[in-house]
Amino acid sequence: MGNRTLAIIKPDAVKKNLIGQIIKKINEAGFNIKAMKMVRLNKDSAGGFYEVHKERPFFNNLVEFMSSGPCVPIVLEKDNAVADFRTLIGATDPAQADNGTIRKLFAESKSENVIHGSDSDENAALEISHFFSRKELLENYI
Ligand code: 3AN
Repeated sequence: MGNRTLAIIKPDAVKKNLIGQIIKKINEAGFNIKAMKMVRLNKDSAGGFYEVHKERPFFNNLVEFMSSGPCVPIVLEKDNAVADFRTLIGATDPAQADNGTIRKLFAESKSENVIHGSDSDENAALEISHFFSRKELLENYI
């Protein structure tokens, strides 16, 4: 069954119609999609999601950006999901990201970098619960 991680296709990527190309890369890298939706975060919800960064100088910009349009949270499953997904997305700054990574291919800047990936198993579980109910995760019932 593997482990889980949370990806978010961020508002810049949604605006640029990159959802399909990004999901294709994710599937080609061996990740299975367990749950997915399109949502618009308000500032409280975006601020809650990035709570760990609230003292950072870029926090307000980050909240503005993440609430600027719809985004696509996705629950992914694979062996070693958290680390392998961080490798697939590349460094926070696309200029530093390895060739072939999602950020190298599609992102423009450190602040608008098209995709999020959880940084630990513990955060993955917390972040998944920010977006998905138990019911959605188990059966995709609506
Ligand atoms: P990552 O998403 O690579 O794990 P984090 O967790 O350090 O990076 O930062 C979360 C988000 O905050 C990033 N995806 C990016 O959008 C934004 N961010 C991080 N560092 C900076 C920075 N120095 N300037 C502007 N935005 C930043």
